[in-house]
Amino acid sequence: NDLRIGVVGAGLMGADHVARITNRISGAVVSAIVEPDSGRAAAAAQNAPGSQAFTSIEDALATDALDAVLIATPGKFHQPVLVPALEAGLPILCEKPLTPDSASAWEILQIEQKLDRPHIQVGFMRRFDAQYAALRQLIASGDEGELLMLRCAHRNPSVPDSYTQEMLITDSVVHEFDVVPWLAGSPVKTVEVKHPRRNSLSPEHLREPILVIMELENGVLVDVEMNVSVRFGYQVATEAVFEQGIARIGQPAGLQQWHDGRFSVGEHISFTTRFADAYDAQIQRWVNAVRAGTLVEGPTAWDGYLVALACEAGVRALDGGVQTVDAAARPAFYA
Ligand code: ISE
Repeated sequence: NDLRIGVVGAGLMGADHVARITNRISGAVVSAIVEPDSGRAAAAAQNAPGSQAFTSIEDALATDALDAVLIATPGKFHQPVLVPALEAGLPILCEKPLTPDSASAWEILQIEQKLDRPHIQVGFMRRFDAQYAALRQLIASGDEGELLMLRCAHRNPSVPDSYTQEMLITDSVVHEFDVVPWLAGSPVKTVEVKHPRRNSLSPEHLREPILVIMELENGVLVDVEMNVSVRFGYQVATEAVFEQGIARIGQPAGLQQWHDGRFSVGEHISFTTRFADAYDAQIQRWVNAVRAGTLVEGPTAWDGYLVALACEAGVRALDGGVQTVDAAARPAFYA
């Protein structure tokens, strides 16, 4: 039986996931779309033949039309969907962030722990990117000696007007706060933010780019260039510095072209294409895990809570200082 997924939120990511589940994922269908904006709902439903439309999660849950929930609303609307979906005992894939802050993430953890096992996977899709996975394997193998540093570049062509200064951390560097500890096998200990010269082409209300510096518990030092007005394209790249070598991921790849005295390679312009394969792998493996009864394969709500703490340190660091991340001890439930 195909897994019947209710997709909550039919904005950019929700609509992308609806099309993905229908066209590229096996073993699952979109059975419901929960979206208060009827225009968005109708547009997304074109890629989900036979799906039912709802304007609230409560209405959808009352019908027995879904076996699992994919939450793709903005982060501040996650908690009011997570709570009833957990109480209904449904498996959940929740887009990042889990919730906007660590206190609400903690509340979600308490509700989830009433169930027999973790039911929430958080949509940190970089863990499903083949190059990130290869780098993680290289680090774990020790073939290049110990990892010393990670140099990360996270570049967006532009951001919408609604994008605020804090979102440099909570919407963007949020990904590094998840993937870096996963790569390096060590949690974030401190976060610091440095401000280079401001890009005069940035939206007026933003002071960016920023340089985020993290120290991990194991002593690895990480720097992230967070830059959201680069114009030329969308680029997420990492250089890993080891005792005996260097490794790089996220370089432009594909067709190389020589023309008019120039050499060029295409670059992405959006995360929806840069991480398309990662999103596909993330959803397929989640569907497989739910159908197999393991429910989660990837970042859990505990990871979402740790990331929320790192984001809080990062937001404090926007105003200066070296900020510490203090996590509670990991419950056995999330072992
Ligand atoms: C966006 O919300 C994402 O999740 C992208 O992966 C990130 O690159 C971008 O900066 C965010 O705004």
